Amino acid sequence: MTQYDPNNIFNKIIAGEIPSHKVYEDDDTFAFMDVMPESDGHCLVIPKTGSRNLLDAAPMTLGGLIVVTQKIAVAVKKAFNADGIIIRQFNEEPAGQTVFHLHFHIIPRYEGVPLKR
Ligand code: DGP
Repeated sequence: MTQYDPNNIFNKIIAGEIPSHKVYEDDDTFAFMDVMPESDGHCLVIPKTGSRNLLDAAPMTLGGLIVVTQKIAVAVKKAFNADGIIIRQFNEEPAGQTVFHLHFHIIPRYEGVPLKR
């Protein structure tokens, strides 16, 4: 397993070195709007600790992260009047991961509206 590299975009977003549209933050978690949204309200939830993806994340990190992801997904569904929500997560480049800091996508879906990409 490749080591976590703290020099990644999402770690810089947590540190405030790269701007983001923040939607949620607590001691352990940060959430912000995706810069290339697949639908209106598409956001990302990340732990503040350095995990490359789900495969190397500590159980405590994952436990807290999924609870916060549920909380944000419920809020996003309501705020954006969505009909459904996709929770998506990729592990390693061949599986589609492009940023190597663990993240869950929260992607609202709307009846009859295709994803943007
Ligand atoms: P993936 O690693 O394939 O699960 O997707 C990474 C997502 O991160 C992708 O939907 C685009 C988004 N993204 C990449 N760079 C930035 C950035 O600098 N800011 C924000 N807000 N999102 C980013």
